[in-house]
Amino acid sequence: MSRFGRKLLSGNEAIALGALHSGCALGVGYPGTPSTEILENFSLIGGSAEWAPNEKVAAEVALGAAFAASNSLVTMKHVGFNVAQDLFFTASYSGIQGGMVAVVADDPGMASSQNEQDTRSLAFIGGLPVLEPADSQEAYDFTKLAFEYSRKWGIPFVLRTTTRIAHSNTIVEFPETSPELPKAEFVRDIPARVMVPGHAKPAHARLRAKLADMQKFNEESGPNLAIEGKTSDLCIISSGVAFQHAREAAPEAGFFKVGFSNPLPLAKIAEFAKGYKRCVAVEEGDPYLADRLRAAGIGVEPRDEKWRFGELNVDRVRAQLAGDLSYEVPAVKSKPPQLCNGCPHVFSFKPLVNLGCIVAGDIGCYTLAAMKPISGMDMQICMGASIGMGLGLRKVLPEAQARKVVSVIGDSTFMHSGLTGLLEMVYNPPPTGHVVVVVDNSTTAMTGQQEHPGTGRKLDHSPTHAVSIEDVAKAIGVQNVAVFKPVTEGEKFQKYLEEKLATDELTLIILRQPCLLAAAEIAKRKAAGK
Ligand SMILES: Cc1ncc(C[n+]2csc(CCOP(=O)(O)OP(=O)(O)O)c2C)c(N)n1
Ligand code: SF4
Repeated sequence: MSRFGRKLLSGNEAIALGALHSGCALGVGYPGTPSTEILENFSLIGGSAEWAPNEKVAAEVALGAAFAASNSLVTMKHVGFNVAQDLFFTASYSGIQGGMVAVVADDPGMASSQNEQDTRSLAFIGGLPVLEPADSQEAYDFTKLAFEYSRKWGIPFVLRTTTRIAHSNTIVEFPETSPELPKAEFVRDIPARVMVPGHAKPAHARLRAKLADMQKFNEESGPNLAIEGKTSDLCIISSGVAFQHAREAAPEAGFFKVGFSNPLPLAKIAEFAKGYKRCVAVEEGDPYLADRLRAAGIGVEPRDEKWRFGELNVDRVRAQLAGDLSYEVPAVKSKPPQLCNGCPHVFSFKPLVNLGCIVAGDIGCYTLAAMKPISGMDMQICMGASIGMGLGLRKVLPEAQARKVVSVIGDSTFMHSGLTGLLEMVYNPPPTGHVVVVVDNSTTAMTGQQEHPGTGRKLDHSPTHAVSIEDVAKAIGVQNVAVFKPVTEGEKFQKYLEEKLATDELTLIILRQPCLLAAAEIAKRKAAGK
């Protein structure tokens, strides 16, 4: 391809540009490291971008656009892909008329996540095709390919990135295209889009046929790369950033770099590998390549469990190739993360600790209150789980302990998946009632101060309707709803909390004070009348 433009871009910026140059009509997502900057950049360079309340809603909106023959982008981190799975596992059956690309960013090593699952394994189970870029150039190129392939086969494509691809800057060359938007139109096709059993059975067969056709295409002309070795001693099958590390660790080896990783070009890899004495799969996360290749009878060495954990680097790959299981990445001296000095969350947790509460917590900056010196949170699993976990505790604990249970959730997390927990609380109230505390700092602080449906602003910070947490709680039947400022009304909050813990009623308390980092921006916008 002739290249005209040239820029130093992160993988996330390159994906945004690739989407724009694919005529993507709509980008939707929910923030999550390391995926967040994709939509922010897409908006900055002129794309239409929105934060949805959560990843499933984002994927639903993107699917609707793709049903109308448009190109749509949906972005999320790996755990967000779990939230959206219900949609994806059937959208792969229904197919689409336009193009839909789901960028899912994995976090091997858990720099900023609660687990290190591998999106390739999940996509494989769901019958979703996957492309895996290995640098920013490929992030750009593969985004465009993903749209092209998605339209060609009428199925959502997953673009799997990892932290190093998302956040590393490398040169990207691109043609100066003026994007042409595919024309939006709706063509009725009830058997293809309404997934009742009678329609879904043939749709499943269609999906498997599409996957077989994609595999054939991938064998013949997929975006993979074969590099002959300088000797026939070793061949490495790899993908994504692991390929870059492996190239540096073993420059003499033969390489098969997989770019289209589901469905795999198994015959092509088998043909390539058979000329080598030894064949090793080098990859971050699950032994996805190793297991698939071994199942296909390709003589890839089994991978030791040690290499499943954390990110790879050149030394770790050298150790894997040498079979050296004693290698440990030298520890980097770093300070454990902590809440900012003066953060309103610090004040929110003091009364809970004073009253000896059992705190079912959630994910956000406030999770850091679980650490010393506050030690104010007793459990945290996934977004939105605090309310349900609190209700479960309340239902089985002896009364004295049950009365100490409080669910604590952030404002963005409440919008993401706390609402359904609140419905459960009203529907199946525990005998001792329950107390939910929403620590509302008017932003999604943990991922870098993004807007959400409660802030009254859209992704680009322009004004929109604000969903009121207190109005929602009252409307669905929560008996007591109160709002306090955690920094200045700590005592009032503690007294109210103590009182409500002693009743059998349902209570929602909002502790509202802006995040220190977001406060200046919020004040600036207010002053400008925005
Ligand atoms: C399913 C899922 N999506 C996204 C994330 C990334 N993430 C972690 S916490 C969080 C929201 C934090 O906002 P909020 O609840 O308002 O708390 P704050 O950080 O502002 O204190 C996000 C988006 C995640 N962990 N899981
Ligand atoms: S970024 Fe905001 S919410 Fe997070 S710790 Fe700092 S002040 Fe608190």
